[in-house]
Amino acid sequence: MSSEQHTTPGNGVGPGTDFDAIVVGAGFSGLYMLHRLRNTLGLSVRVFEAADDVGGTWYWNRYPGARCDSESYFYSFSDRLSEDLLQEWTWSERFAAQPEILRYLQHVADRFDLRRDIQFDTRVTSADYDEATNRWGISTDDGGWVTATFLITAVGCLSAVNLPNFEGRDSFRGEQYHTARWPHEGVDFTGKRVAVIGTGATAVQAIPEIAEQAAHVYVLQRTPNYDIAGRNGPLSEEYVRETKATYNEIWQRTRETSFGFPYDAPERPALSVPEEERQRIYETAWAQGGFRIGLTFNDLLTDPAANETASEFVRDQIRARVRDTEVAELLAPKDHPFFTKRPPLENGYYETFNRDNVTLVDVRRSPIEEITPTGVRTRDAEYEVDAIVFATGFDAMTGMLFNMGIAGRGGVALREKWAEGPRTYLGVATHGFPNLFMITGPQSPSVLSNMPVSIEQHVDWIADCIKYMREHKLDKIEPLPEAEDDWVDHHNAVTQATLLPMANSWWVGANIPGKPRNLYPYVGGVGNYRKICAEVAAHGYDGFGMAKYGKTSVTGTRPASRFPVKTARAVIG
Ligand code: FAD
Ligand code: N01
Repeated sequence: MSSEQHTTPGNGVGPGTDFDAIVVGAGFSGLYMLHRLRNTLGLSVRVFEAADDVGGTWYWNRYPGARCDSESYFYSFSDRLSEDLLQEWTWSERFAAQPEILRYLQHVADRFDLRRDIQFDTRVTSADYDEATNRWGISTDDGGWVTATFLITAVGCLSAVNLPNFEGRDSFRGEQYHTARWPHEGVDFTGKRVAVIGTGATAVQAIPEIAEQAAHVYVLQRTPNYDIAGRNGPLSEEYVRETKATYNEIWQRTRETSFGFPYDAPERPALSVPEEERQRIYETAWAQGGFRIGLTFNDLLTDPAANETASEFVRDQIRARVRDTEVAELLAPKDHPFFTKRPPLENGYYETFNRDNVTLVDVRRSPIEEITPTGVRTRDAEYEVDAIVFATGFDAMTGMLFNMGIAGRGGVALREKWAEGPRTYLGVATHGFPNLFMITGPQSPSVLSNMPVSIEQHVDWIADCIKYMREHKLDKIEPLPEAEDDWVDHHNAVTQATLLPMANSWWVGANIPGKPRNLYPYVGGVGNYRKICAEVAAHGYDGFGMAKYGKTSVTGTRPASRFPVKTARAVIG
């Protein structure tokens, strides 16, 4: 491996076309990966980033109302990056808004001197593994070509924009925006008629803000969601002080729980308590705001009857807040159980439908047929508007990986290998693609967790693995096919024991026509998953084949029964 350093300052990286590692993406994942590989291990690394700055999600998603829904104090890097930064950085709100999170990531890039190895405004267009040299060849849209031993994707689970191909879209004479490609200078909707397509987490944040400005907003809803009260607000000095004093404990808990939040795990099934008590428990969690309502009972994701009690509780909250009973019923989901689609956090979303300038349009009953030069035509009506906002989400988890044009041994495209759905070992690597690591890849907890916790775990695991390889003079690693089969079977078994397959969510790929239907993230829990990964590492990375410098054939052992096909109850708990 080369250990040449590339140290030219500024945007515009140093010389050299051969690296130890190429990292693609400069959001949370890419920044921390660069820090670990370059600052801790001393590797030569180049990061490619399509945007002109760091931030990833928080660079691209500048729509009005954009903010995190993991609480700011643990939607950040932990003490793994820097205890000093944790103590010095002070978040202003319970759920920080996009500009503040972007400022934080820019600060991280500057503080750890990361920019000098990030090549901005550069998109990776193909990545090919060459068996003869055991190197990845990476092409970029500026005509560049580099090689590296390791290719590490930090491309994000939610960064490939989904813009449905509505007939006539290009004929529209007004303004069109996708929420994840929002103009940096902002948009003034004052006096305008606006159609918003979509009612996912993005729309739920944007609609109340747009409605404050616009002359009229038509909300085109295909599927209602169980939106949870966010209860955002400024943070008191006392809260900040106490949090900082117990930060290490908080981070440790996030690593051990199922979803990467530092909340107590529920221990009781919903139907084990009398109805009145259950209601009180839901009300307390609802009053606390955030995702706590999902962590009230331990069987909400596995028992339909238990889930229905929570579903009905949320529907009742909607009915209580929306004055028009017909609109309230339209907003109250009945076609899928609570939490089988990602529930948005809302701050005033439901009250928006009590405004005179907001109309809810049911495009499930009357689908969108075309975009016309002057608006949107559904089967039953035409809505004349000045602007259309597409809050239509992402081709999640695999979209960005496929768009990168990754081809492994023998020129096999990742898209081809995963034609029926992803096949990975631990969601971090896939057979046939040596030395490729995917941060928060499919079949890892990723989007079913507070993501910085999962990102840090993956980055640390990958960095430790590369360190191990260097120490043992190994330069090729690849999952064994039988270990991959075992992981996929385990992933599917855990999935099937939950209610998640019941909803047409992006978690199962249902939002993209033709996308194979699988649960893309792993639902076995952050804490359990971390243990499995740690055991694999402790046993010399069993399940992976590795080769010595200069050797092409890999050797390795299939893991014993580290992840048997357990019931979800045992795994998820
Ligand atoms: P990203 O931030 O998506 O960064 C990936 C980067 O890779 C992008 O900058 C992209 O330009 C770049 N890239 C991709 N392909 C290429 C290529 N071929 N060449 C060059 N560059 C490329 N998660 C939570 O846990 N809590 C939250 O509260 C939360 N809120 C969210 C709010 C919104 C609006 C969205 C969309 C997502 C949210 N998420 C949240 C998920 C969020 O994506 C992650 O928390 C986290 O920001 C992901 O970081 P990342 O670095 O892995 O990926
Ligand atoms: O995307 P989505 P998102 N015709 O896919 C509708 C994270 N996030 O950007 O449900 C009509 O959830 C689609 O309808 P349906 C979070 O993980 C977090 O909102 O498929 N409608 C849906 O209503 C989130 O889950 C925050 O029937 C069409 C909407 O568009 C993820 O990002 C904030 C359509 C898309 O919703 C994605 O959220 C924002 C069509 N052809 C995002 N195609 C936080 O709060 C799609 N839709 C932290």
